[in-house]
This record gives sequence, structure tokens and C-alpha cells, in this order.
Amino acid sequence: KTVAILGCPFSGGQSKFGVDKGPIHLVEAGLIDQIEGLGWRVVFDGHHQFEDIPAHPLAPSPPPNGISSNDSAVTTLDASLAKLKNPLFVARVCESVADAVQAHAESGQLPVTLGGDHSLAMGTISGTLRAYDQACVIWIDAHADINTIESTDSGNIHGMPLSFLLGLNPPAPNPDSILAKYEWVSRLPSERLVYIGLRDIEKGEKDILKKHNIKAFSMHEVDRYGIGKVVEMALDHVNPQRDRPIHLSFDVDALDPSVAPSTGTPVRGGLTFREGHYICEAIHETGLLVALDLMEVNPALADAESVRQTVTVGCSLVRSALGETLL
Ligand code: DIR
Ligand code: MN
Ligand code: MN
Ligand code: MN
Repeated sequence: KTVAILGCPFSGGQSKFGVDKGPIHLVEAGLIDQIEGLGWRVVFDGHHQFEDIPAHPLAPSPPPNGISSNDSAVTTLDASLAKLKNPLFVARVCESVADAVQAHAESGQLPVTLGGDHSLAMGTISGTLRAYDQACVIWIDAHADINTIESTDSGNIHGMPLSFLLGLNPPAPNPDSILAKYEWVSRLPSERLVYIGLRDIEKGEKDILKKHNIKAFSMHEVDRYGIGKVVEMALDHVNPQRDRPIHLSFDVDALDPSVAPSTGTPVRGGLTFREGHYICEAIHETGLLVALDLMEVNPALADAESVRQTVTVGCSLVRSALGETLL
């Protein structure tokens, strides 16, 4: 049993600096030794640097004057795409992450991706699906991260990865379109996605969740049923026979800001320390975990003690998912 650590110091899916420092802080806090302490072999070939990928690649050239540029559907699509921040950079970084996750997963290792912002999950989940086409995804977050190119207000792609994974955006109208740079993203059937921890969902996202019948356990359900029952119901939805490989994508902002303050978009009313750890412990207990993301730790936000607290919690969530028990 081998864990592959993928440090992904990437912040291009959102607008605050510092989230690219998350993986360095988690590793420097001793995460690798801690995982080895649980009996795993750990491979870590350094943080991915993405240095071969230009941060500001040239935008595709506008279509030549002709019928298509006057077509109103094309104009609407162009207007949507113009809202996106760094769409080409995000696409290329995530594609390289997908290749890395796939390679580690196919050699039988369990990839643990340290973010970095949550746009990276387009890459990690695509990598998992290439290696395990029956995999399901458990997404732990305050946010639904399912805005489409049409519904996004912020244009931050970390709020959109699931719309690409579920295939909710239009197909690329031509090979020069920005959308063509996302064609490598794998398809996740909507019934193989479940959320826990939601509490800050935009109207457009609520419509998408309803339209596609996507299962979500918000903080309301966590309060009503308790975290034990919620995790069981979540597994019953995406993994009724308990035979599908599980990709766990954990945005640290799912935790309450009193537990994990150093993150870009904290939202009050989140998971407690124990609820967050319980989710990881229960997923470990299934024996089905094949990939883990820990995203959105931003050591540039909040004071030194808050940073230490958030990084420490990040490490212990990973340990719980990898088998650390209380007894
Ligand atoms: C908001 C915030 N829904 C957006 N999203 C996230 O920008 O699309 N914050 N993911 O972490
Ligand atoms: Mn690697
Ligand atoms: Mn979030
Ligand atoms: Mn997220």
C-alpha cells in the first residue's frame, strides 16, 4: 500500500493569492512522516511546478469575419466565455494533474492531491475516472462548485469544476474555442456525485442541482440526521452495493471557519472538527477509497495561529482518510 502525494501549488482558479502555498505548508508540517506513521509507503516527487505552462497563454484568435461571428448563439457563448478567469491556464494545469493522478492510480498507488484551489479537481477526478471508470465522488464543501460558463457570476473556475465533469457546458463550437481546451475532462454521471456540507449555493447552482437530481446533504441535513446517518445515506446513494471505488474531494472550507479559518471563502455554520474527521474515517472504513483531494488551504489568509490550526486540521483529515483511528 502506497500513497502518492501530489503537491499542486496552483491558485489560477480563483482570485486570492496564497492558496498556491497550501501544499508546501502541509508537507512542511510533517504530513509525509505522519502518513508513513500509519504504515503507508509514501512517494512524493516534489511539488508540481507547472512551469512549462504559461500563466497567460495567448487567447485563441477571434473567428474570422463571416456568418458565424454574426450568429447570436456564438455571440452569447463568447460573452459567457469572456467572464472566465484564466480559462486556458486552468485547463492546461488540470490536464497535467489528470495525467499525474492517472499514472499513480494505474500503478496501484493512492493519489493524495494537496491544493491549491478546487478547480484542480477537474484534473484529479478525471485522472481517477481514467483509472477506475466506475468510481464515484464524495464532495465535501460549503459550496457546490457546479456553476456553468453561463451561470457563473465570479468567473472563478474553482466554483465550476463539477459543471465540466458532469458535461453541463456546451460543446466546443470549433477547435479554437476555449471550450475545446476542456474536452479532455472525463465524464462523471450525475448519480455518482454526492455532496456533504453545503451552505452557500447560488440560485443558478440550486437550479442545476434540481434539474439534474443531484444528491446533496447540506448543513441542514447534517443537523437533522447527524453526520453518521448522513455519510451512510451519501454512500447508499453513490455506492449502494459498496463496490465502487471512491474519490473523496475535501474542500477545507466545508469545516466551520472556527475550525479552518485560513481559506479563501469561509462560510459560517460549517462542519465541526469531529464531523469533518468522521467523514474521512467512515470513508476509510469502506475500504474503497482510491483518491483523495485536500483543497483550498490558504496560508496567506488570517494570522499565524489560524494558519497553524488550519494546516494541522488539514493534515489530520488526511490521516483520518488514510486509516488513523481514535482507539
Ligand atoms: C462561488 C464561490 N459559488 C463562485 N465558490 C467557491 O465563485 O462560483 N468558493 N467554490 O470556494
Ligand atoms: Mn508524481
Ligand atoms: Mn468551498
Ligand atoms: Mn470547493
